[in-house]
Amino acid sequence: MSRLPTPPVSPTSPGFWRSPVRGPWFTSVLGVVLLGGITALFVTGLLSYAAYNPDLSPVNDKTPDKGLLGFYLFAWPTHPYWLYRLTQGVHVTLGITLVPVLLAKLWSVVPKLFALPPARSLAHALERISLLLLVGGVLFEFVTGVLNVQLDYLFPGSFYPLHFYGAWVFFAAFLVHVVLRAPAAVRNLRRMRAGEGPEEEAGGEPDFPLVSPRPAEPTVSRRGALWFVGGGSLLLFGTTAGQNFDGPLRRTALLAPHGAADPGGGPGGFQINKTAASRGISTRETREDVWRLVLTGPSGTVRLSRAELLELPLHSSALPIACVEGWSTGDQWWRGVRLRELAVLVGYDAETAPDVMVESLQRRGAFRKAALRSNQVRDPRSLLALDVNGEPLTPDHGYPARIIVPAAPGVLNTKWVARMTFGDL
Ligand SMILES: Nc1nc2c(c(=O)[nH]1)N[C@H]1C(S)=C(S)[C@@H](COP(=O)(O)O)O[C@H]1N2
Ligand SMILES: [Mo]
Repeated sequence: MSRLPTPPVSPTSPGFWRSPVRGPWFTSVLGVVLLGGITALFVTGLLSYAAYNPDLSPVNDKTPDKGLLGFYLFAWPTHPYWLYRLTQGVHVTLGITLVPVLLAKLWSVVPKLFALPPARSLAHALERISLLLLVGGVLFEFVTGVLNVQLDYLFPGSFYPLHFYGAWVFFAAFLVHVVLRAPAAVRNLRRMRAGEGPEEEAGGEPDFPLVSPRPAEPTVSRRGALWFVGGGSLLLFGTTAGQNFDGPLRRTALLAPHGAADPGGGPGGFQINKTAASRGISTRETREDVWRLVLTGPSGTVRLSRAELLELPLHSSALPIACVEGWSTGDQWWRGVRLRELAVLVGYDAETAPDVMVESLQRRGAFRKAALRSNQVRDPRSLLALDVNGEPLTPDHGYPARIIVPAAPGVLNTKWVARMTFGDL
């Protein structure tokens, strides 16, 4: 292969970047995939955030001051009962699957980050600033998301605001980027389909083309590179998606944080997030003769032992556990006392039962308290569960009693419940 007389060495020069794979076609295909994928990530992310009822109580969310960004929040419904299982399962699985596409896209446009001069006009300057926020924002969102899933609440209490604000910064930049770039990307793909070559400037500034002016010998075709990216995505999908299904499929979830952990067999043989031991719950405080559920409402305070709870009318609901980490269980059979009937014991009508603050025996750490909204309390499927799958709860699943609410994120299903305070929060 012939060498140019003076090979450029600076990354700010187009000739520095020599992969023959780079070009408008490669960038456009990846861009269109990300356009759809990231929009779905954004929507499912906002929904999953709403699922916490973050505006209900500061206990549910450490950012009560979302200001305008909370404009869309609404009372999270209890129908369909698998709603959060779907939104969060899609959010996490799709996010992980898109990692190779994102990396390939960033790689494909990396020369443009070095282009000089930094700005040729005001419009160009705005575009480049939005690009910086776009790249920074997307990396931030993927890194915080994956770390939260894999490293088990690396940022206790602060993941939600970080990921939430990061999403808005990113999305604002994403919108600017799409408005500026989508027409060219679509035009390019149309030209390709019509068998014409891509219009070069569609993928970048004419003075800094994506196509290398002195390409190196190809080692893989553009199509081959795309298959490689797609294969990576497929591999990630195949080792993640299984965490949302029971049976042998769950064992395929090699990347899932809890997918491989063995919760044992029997009625309590489904996924465990935090064990009783890890939360400092000892059998001394859960013993029949020690543990009491303390209910408070306008008519005063009621204390009930587990035996007394078992004498109240008991109901069953088949409901899954779905965690923010992206795993979920199939439906489990829970049996216990309806939350709205507990409200009746302290002075409310079942049909007009209010919000409730639930506190567990746990003294430290996240998720030892959670607030439930009145629509969740009133749903007849919402239980203070005492049994699961025909047996008393196991210590790790929340013995002596735990909350289970349809469509709610796992974190609202407080385990080892000690106290419930009814009333508008
Ligand atoms: N007291 C208490 N309850 C808790 C938690 C916790 O850490 N402490 N973890 C929550 C989370 S994040 C999830 S996903 C579910 C998991 O329930 P499981 O372990 O029975 O599957 O419990 C929830 N209840
Ligand atoms: Mo969770």
